[in-house]
Amino acid sequence: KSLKQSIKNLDSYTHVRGESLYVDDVNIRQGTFHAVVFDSPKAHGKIKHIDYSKAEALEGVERIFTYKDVPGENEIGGIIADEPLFAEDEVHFWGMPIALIVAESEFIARKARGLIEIEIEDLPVITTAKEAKAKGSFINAPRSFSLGDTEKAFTECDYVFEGETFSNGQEHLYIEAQGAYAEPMENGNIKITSSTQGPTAVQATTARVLGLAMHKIEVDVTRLGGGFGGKEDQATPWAVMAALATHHLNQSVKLILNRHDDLRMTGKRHPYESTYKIGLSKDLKILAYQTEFLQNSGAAADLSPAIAERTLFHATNSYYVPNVTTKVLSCKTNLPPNTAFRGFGGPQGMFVIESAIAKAASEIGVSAIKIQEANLLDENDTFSYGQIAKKVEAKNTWHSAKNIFNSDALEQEVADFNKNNTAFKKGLSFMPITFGISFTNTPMNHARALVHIYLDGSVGISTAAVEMGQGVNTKMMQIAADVFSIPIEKIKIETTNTTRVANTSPSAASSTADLNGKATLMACNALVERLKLVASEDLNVSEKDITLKNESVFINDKPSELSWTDLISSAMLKRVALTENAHYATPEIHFDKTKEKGHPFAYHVYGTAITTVTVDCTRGTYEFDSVKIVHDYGKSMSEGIDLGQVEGALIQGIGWMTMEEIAYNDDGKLLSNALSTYKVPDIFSVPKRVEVIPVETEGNDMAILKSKAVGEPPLMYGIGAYFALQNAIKAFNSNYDLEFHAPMTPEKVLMGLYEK
Ligand code: LUZ
Ligand code: MOS
Repeated sequence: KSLKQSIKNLDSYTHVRGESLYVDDVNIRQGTFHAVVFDSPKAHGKIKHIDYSKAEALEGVERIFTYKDVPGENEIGGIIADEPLFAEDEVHFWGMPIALIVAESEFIARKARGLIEIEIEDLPVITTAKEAKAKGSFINAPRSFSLGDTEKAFTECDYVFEGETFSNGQEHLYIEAQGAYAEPMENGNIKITSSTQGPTAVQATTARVLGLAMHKIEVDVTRLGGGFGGKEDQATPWAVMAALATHHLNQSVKLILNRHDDLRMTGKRHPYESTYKIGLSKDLKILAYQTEFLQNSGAAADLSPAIAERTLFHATNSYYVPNVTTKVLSCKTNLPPNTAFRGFGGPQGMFVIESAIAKAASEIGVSAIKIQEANLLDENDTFSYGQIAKKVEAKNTWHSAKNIFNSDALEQEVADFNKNNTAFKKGLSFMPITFGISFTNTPMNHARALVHIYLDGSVGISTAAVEMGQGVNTKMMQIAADVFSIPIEKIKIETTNTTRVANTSPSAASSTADLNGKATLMACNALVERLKLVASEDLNVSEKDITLKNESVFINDKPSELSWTDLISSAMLKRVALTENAHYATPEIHFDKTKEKGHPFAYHVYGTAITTVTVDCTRGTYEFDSVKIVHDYGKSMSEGIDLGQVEGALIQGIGWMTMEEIAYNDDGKLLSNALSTYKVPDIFSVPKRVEVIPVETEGNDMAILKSKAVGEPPLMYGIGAYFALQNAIKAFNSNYDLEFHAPMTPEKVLMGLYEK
């Protein structure tokens, strides 16, 4: 059946031929201008003077736009209105946009940028969350979740440990950099082609900045060359700037950041500095857990408050802890506003409890695996935010991983290797994951689909889903192919466009296929009901006996003479509507922020990864031998696509934990501003073996066709890499004092190996 087959990603055909269209491939109109952003060369200061005259005088420069040219609001902040499109008299981060240079070519615009003279009076620069906390510099009020009586529980523990952790940021490194193309239409309307996860955000913000009604702005997205959260909120400013220039010049304008500009101007995963306190009983039950997360939010709110919230939701990962108090502070610093990144604060929260467990294990003198296993979440356990855990697969995936991969033998192998080798050591870790599916902001959990059946029987589908490599278009097509029972060649997934599907949430939170898939399913089902009526008249049988199968109408499971195309022709003659629009809003979910309790997630995704690594103890370099995973896909509808998501997320997680090192200097200047200074995983650094076994569960009705969300959860398997490395270091150097300071680069491994 079309749904269960491991179908290829639709886009793979045009991708390998280089025919897939991105923003930079749009056929531009004659006379199109090209734009480059002039940004702040200081992280914090007062703008004393800017001289644009030399830049403006350059031949080919059309105009330079600043905040003074904004007809509406010079404001792009979503959750909090604290972020100007262009700086006015102060700059708050290095790379903050100040002006837009529009010229005949990008080359000229870039040359003009070098001719702008700016004088900035320095103000104190904050680069770390701790400094921000000490100075009382925050984005918003702190948030805190609690369950049980943490303070009292600590007094009843046999063991109590405290410590600090740090996890660094992460560059999204989507292959397609940020960009947009704006075109003037008639009557002052503007069409924007954008590389955004959030077409509605681009539309609404453009309208706000230009002081226009939203219906004057159309946003169209074909696909992104990667997003990873980096284009949930931060694709917007570039689109708005291009539209602003188009609005003034009545000419189309293209603005595509080059890699350097993109790295410097955009936010990243949030670095976190955190403290923890963990209390256990003699039999290794975690009785109490307390944390304070300091989130380095950067210079404006962006999505930081929502990301901070998800850190609290995932602070206890896959464990049941009866007494928990977690607190998060969104700290305002002079870095580019940090933003959504696959996992959305969840990975940062999980790293801390895994660190606390590693610390406790080391101090007590047991394996962390024992503590992890003793505390896995069970059916009907309560999360700190009040949701009761249902259909829990934490223990199932854990024990399946142990059995399927024979982890006892694996542990023995590692121990034997370490006994027999001095120059190389191995380490092993378990990493269970539990990730909540739904936007934590309940009102965002909705989507729509618009389905047309054309008179020749071919189908066009528009949804709010943005294709960014995750294969969501393929999944939408599978759903329609299944419901209509027609071949996928008859179905086209249209671009994501705000005039066809309006008021959408971004493609994010791993929920795109669920939300848009449910809407697509509803629309297709409604059309099928209508078509069955037509068929029952044509064939003179009861509707109940009719099904659509193999591109034709079946009566009581036997083929009739009526084909799919006949049926559509007949429906046309009968003037039956062949278009349907459906709206889906996730049922059951709710959350009360005044109590910090509720049922925010439609369901959870579970899994367990076992990671082994070999460390070269002379050099501090390492290779991951294998990562063996049991993952809860529910009932996957696209096994190939879902496996790709697990593998990609795992590697991205390993990169975050082991090698990707973002560095700013004390002045707030990004030092890791190129791929020569920012190392991401390549073919040589991925694990030599990655095995992913599905734990086929009955699935969850809240997931589309019981196929669970897969985008973000597997990233957190990568956290296991950190602890596998630590265990290898300990095997070499018993004096090694566990430090939780990610990423664990080869330099840090080497220091650990030879720590006295
Ligand atoms: N984006 C968002 C997300 O706006 N809300 C969320 O809860 C979320 N979760 C994961 C990734 N992106
Ligand atoms: Mo996201 S981190 O845009 O799902």
